Amino acid sequence: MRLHEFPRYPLTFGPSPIHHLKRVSGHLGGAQVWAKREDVNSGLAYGGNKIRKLEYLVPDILESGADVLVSIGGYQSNHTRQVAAVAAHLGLQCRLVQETWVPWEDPTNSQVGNILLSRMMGADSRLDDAGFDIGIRDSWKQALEEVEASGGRPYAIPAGASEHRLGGLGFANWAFEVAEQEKALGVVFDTIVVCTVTGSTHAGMIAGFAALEDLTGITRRVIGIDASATIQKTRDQVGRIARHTAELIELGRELRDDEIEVLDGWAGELYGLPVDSTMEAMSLAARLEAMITDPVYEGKSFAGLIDLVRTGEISADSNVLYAHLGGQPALNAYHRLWDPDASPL
Ligand code: 5PA
Repeated sequence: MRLHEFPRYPLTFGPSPIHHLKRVSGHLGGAQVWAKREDVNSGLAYGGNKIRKLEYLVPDILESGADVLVSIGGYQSNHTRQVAAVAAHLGLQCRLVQETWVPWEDPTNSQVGNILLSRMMGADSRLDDAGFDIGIRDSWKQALEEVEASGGRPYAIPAGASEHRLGGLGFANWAFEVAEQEKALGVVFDTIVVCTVTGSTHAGMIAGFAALEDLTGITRRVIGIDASATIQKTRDQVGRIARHTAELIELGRELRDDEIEVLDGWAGELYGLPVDSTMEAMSLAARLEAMITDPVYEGKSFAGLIDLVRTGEISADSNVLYAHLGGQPALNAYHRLWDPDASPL
């Protein structure tokens, strides 16, 4: 099936806005930097990248007759918050496994931000002490069994909706949306920068832009900035999902190795903990553009973008598109990063 033939259940406002980050571009003194804003893409609980992926899962969910969405993430998972939002929107129940992905000992970590919103929306959100891993987990399988044992009909959505058959389609479509917006803006984005962890956001873009390249002849660099700090797993997962998605949308050729580019250097030692470059990037985006980013994902990918522009790795004559994937609610659990009176952890 071609991409436009896959059923898509609308959960977004429409195309997400693209705007020029003029002050950041001026400050960096190189490429022109633009942002496409998935953090304001939907009215469902602040939106974010998972909403776009879920648009392609909902028809399958509805057809399955399931009544409980089951998913997994860290305490401050944006993904599980968006699954909870979609469940509320569809009138379904939601069971969430919230694992201890980040050694961030602040007591608010399991109380505010994303987890608070999921609870407000009626999700049954349960804490689990397993650590970070982007793979398929036992705790999640167990949650599925529990839902079944109690008479529910579960629908399984893996971490980040990535290892789902349809998980890459939302961002394959994003590529075509960008191409439409380029016509209206009169700009061509030769470079895309995106945060990558469970992989299907970046992978979907790779498949989508490959299809677009075959139609238009325009070659672009789609750079994934790793924020998992387990680079090999993320790289493998991005490659696998990109190839699977390319096949699903009948790309008609193998993806080239140079189309799959996941860079490390900005994740720090551990998933979920900011490093100096993250803090600098978050401050820069906030102070120059009032563009709010989080310390887990977008602060890290924006740090990557800053360095790639500063060093000229993305050249001065480029138009680079930063995919802002959301994630701000988690900031509440990281209040001490900006609290001059906070005691160190
Ligand atoms: C997430 C993911 P992928 O997982 O598709 O690679 O996306 C990375 C990403 N930015 C980037 C934000 C704001 C994100 O939330 N979040 C996960 C979550 O549980 O929230 C799946 C890890």
